[in-house]
Amino acid sequence: MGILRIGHASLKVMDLAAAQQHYEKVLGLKTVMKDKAGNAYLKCWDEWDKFSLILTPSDQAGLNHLAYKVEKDEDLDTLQQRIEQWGVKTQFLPEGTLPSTGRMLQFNLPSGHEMRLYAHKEYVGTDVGTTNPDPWPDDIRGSGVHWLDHALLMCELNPAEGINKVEENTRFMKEALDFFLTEQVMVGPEGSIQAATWLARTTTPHDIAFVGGPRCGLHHIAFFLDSWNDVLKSADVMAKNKVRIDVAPTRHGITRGETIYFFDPSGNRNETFAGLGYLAQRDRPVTTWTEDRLGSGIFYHTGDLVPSFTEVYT
Ligand code: M3P
Ligand code: FE
Repeated sequence: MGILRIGHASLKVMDLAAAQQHYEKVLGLKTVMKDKAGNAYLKCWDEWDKFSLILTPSDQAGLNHLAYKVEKDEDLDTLQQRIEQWGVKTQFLPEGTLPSTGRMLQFNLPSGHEMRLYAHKEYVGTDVGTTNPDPWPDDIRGSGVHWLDHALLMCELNPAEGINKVEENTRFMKEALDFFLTEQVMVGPEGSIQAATWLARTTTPHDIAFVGGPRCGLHHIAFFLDSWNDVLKSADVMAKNKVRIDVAPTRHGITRGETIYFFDPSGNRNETFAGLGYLAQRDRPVTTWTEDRLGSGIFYHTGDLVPSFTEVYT
């Protein structure tokens, strides 16, 4: 019961054709449909629901909304009550508001990001099917990402003004949506300020993460790969396609992910990463990163904080 996993991200892009080319050729998603308004819907080969990425033509980059799938339709009613009781307003968007998708519960996180929950999306199957499946399909392109795995949202953090949307979002996700905290970054006097958090519903180290910054935005959406070798190959694909790489392959201390960051043509940051990190469990002790070791948390090898990594986002 409750939230299963991330379902899709809806992104604003400035040049739809260039964006589609990027997500298809570099990451390996396929476009499954376009609607009359000109939005493109894409999916990864190892996903079974109709789409996990919506690209919306716009005059700027950024996130429209992030959607999570719940197990049963009635979970939406239960969660609506809990979310409203927590103090967040919600509304239902009727079935068909998004193609092939059932009714959606829409609300804003305390940080302002739009989130939607839904129970139904058309089942189309993975590219290898369910009967005697091959480990991967023949027509894999580019990085061949398996699935949309998580998103990292930037939230307003201004301790001088008493604003900490990381902490508020984290409490909301735990108390209203039953996520559990896996890792956190504590800064400031006696490490009293929760400046970043990683939260899970599944058994992976995070299904969503929040990092404090000057304003609300999207830091990245991340796609899953099997192995470190696949991350290296993903970087090769990016070099071949002149993709703007943000951080070359390395490892996070936080979540233990093996990772590369890069930008889509509109400047939305993407991550392809490998390694399930560890088996996240509700009773697993929370990992805390202190301000003096924050660099190692983000980039484990060098331990160097790269300002552009947290300062540049859409
Ligand atoms: C991840 C991850 C930051 C750390 C990011 C970590 C932005 O993206 O997948 O573990 O500080
Ligand atoms: Fe990530």
